[in-house]
Amino acid sequence: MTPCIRIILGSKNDLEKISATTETLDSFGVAYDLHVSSAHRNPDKTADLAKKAEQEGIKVIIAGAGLAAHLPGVIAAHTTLPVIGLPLASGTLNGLDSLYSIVQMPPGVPVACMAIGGAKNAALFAVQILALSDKLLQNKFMEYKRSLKT
Ligand code: RP5
Repeated sequence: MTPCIRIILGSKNDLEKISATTETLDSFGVAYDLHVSSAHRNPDKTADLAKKAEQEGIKVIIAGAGLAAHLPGVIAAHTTLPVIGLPLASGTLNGLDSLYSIVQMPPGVPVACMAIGGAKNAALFAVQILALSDKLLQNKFMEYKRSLKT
């Protein structure tokens, strides 16, 4: 299955923090690829992953990072695809730094910012975007929403 979601993380140390993202995408049967590429330590690779995403069939990019998390914004600068930013808790400020870095994007370059550690919602939001043009996925998502009712 060709991946339609691209997940990019700022560090391999972020991997364990996004297990809910991959598990949720798996549960919806949505294919993704996953890359580690820091906006600061490997800016060329990061830009490349963003620039080539659309021609590679990617529809949505999820970017997760901690500390001064510029990754989602830098990716959004290099693509017209929707970018979901996921602030990850780490370091002295425990994710508040990442939240502020991701959420305050300048006009013209939006990033959909999730909660700190909102790994599951990042996947669900991506699924909702894909479901706009995928009836089967829309039905699965509606079923998921029904399952939330208590
Ligand atoms: C960010 O800096 C990464 O996303 C990670 O959350 C944080 C620390 O990176 P490491 O020093 O653990 O590689 O770019």
